[in-house]
Amino acid sequence: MRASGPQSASGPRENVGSGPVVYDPSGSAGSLHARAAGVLADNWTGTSTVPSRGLYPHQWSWDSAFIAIGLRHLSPLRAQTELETLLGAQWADGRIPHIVFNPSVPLDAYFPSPDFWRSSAAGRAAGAPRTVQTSGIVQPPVHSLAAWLVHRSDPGLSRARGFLTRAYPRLAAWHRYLLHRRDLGGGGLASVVHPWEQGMDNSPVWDAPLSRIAPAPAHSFRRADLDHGTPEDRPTALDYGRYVRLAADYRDGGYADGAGAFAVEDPAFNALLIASEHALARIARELGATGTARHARAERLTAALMDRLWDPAKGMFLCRDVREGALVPERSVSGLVPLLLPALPRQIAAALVRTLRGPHFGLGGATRLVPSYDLLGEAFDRHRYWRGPAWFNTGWLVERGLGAHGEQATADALREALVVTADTTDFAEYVDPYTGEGCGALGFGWTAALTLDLLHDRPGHGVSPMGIDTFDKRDKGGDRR
Ligand code: 9WN
Repeated sequence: MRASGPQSASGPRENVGSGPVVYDPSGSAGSLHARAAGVLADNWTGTSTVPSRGLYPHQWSWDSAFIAIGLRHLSPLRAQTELETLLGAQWADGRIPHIVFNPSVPLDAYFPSPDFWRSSAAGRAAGAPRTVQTSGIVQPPVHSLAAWLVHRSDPGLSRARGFLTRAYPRLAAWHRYLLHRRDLGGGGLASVVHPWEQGMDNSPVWDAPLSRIAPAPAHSFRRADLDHGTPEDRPTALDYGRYVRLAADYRDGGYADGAGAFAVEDPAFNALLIASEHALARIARELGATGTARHARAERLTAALMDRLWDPAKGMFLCRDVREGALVPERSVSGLVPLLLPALPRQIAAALVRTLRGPHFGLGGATRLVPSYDLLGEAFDRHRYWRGPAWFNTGWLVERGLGAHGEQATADALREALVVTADTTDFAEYVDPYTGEGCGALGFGWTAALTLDLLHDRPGHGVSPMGIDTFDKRDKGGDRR
């Protein structure tokens, strides 16, 4: 496997989709289910789950949401706790930070560390918490969706603990922050102000908007990721210099929104916000309110997504560079993720499926997984982080989306490939999209969690037209109250 560090991947694998994966609900020793549960147990700190013990030893925001979605099958209580720990670090302005730091981890274990972000001092005006150190940027809003799915896995426990009653105001404030403070383009969509916010750090999509940023000098910081990762798989030094400059400028401006040189509307980030807004409507209803306004808002956001980010010629969604006022002409998996929205017009969903199967993403042809970037793109690199490799969280989102639009055979084949690849790579962080060779960290949190979710899902179930049923097939017949 290519991955380096204490837990790394071994030599090339050609066995993606090579054999049936048997769902073993007993979780007997050695089964895939039991090994996935073992990864989540190893990565559990007592209050949350680290993505990777070596490379990422703190709590990450969207990782935790995906992890909670898998954990609910093992322990609804741990899944609730995972989300509650994250929500406990929310800032008064509503933002959920992308990292919640574990104070017992040495400062040099991960960069940028708490002394870089200085959240409680630099974030004071934005209402950063005093008692816990966090980063000051955000990650994609998967949390309301996760909270609803976690609730559904054990409604009795959830109600007894007041899980949704406590989570709802925080989730509502989080969406409010994104919809108001982050509507930097003025068209209704949320913008990200740093590539780390969108979660696909070094995607070629960022190359043009990042090229305007003067990199911080290399001697002004020390990367910790290179202690664990193969350098040619990780973002370049130039990219890192720019990440650091952007984050430092944001910090030095007191984490106020609106002034930064980097602002991008991203399709996956906004599609997840839409799915989460539908989930929040369900949560409101469960708590005795009506969800009507939230469903309506989600529909308005869906219209804005199509209006601002759809590219009919490319047959997929693109990012909008808000500072340039133009779409970024690069194809990344982010532009396929909106397939998870069941309310997309039929012709848009059909075009997305064609693009997914076509030469740029090759699903079912050149590859059985979903590459993170255009197979034919000039910047394509099958091993370098988000510039080509296939990731499990985006694969899971696309698999759900295919099912939501009646593409069950393609969804089942992708599901099978994801599960087999998780198995053969020991839950690698990401893989070569052609060979399934594992890269990055092993025993990666969301890979294990989403494998569990796929193992618990039964293929062949239909979905209703509302957003959430894409993710929980039992959650049928959602009305519009
Ligand atoms: C920066 C934790 C995170 C993921 C991101 C992934 C990577 C961090 C890094 O790891 O980003 O947030 O240091 O590269 O790109 O999606 O949430 O797993």
